[in-house]
Amino acid sequence: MEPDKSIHKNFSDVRLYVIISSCLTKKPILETLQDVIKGGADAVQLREKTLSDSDFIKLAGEFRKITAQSKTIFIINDRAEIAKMVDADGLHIGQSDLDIKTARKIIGNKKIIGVSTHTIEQARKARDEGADYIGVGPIFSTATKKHEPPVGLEYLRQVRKEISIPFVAIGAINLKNIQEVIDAGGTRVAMCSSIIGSDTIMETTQAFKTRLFL
Ligand code: 3NM
Repeated sequence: MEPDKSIHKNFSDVRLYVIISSCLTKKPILETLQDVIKGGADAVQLREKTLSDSDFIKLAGEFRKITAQSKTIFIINDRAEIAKMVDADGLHIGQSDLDIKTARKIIGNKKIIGVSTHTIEQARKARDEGADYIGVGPIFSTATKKHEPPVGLEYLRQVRKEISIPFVAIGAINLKNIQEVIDAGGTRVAMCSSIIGSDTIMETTQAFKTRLFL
């Protein structure tokens, strides 16, 4: 069955997407979440590669409560069953995680599915398989996803030309290089360490938001 796009939460409105991992935050994780929401994040992703399922479920439940109040889109990384259980707005999957078809079966047609892509072939495949958005990166070399070599701005330009579903630029984007990303066509941008590793999470989020709405 074709996914019913009409009742998806509107990912196309997202500009600023913040990825939250407890190992990279300078503050307790729920304070981090509240700060990025106050700073204007349109979507947040909970990405915990090493947390046990039971701890992840607890944390994801708290994220759900907080993001529901602010109407921030809440995406869970990789763990489809938990995304379903806590009624997250969507699931983000990488190239070595479960596939879109399986993810769709678990979380249903009303939810958002995002897929990390590093090549134009992967982008086309994700689009053809019904992804609601794709990640495009890492644009720059990032310690947050060390095993993935940077793809550079050229891949972003290629996606902008060819792919019509929403795409999110990601990978070591900071306030110094964000203009290059915007100039290459990146209207939606995801950040992890430059926001949650900052000493002033809310103000840094606001600064990114301002840049994306200029
Ligand atoms: N995925 P930071 S790059 C989680 O290219 C992630 O698919 C990427 O964190 C991809 O902003 C990345 O700290 C790391 O570089 C993003």
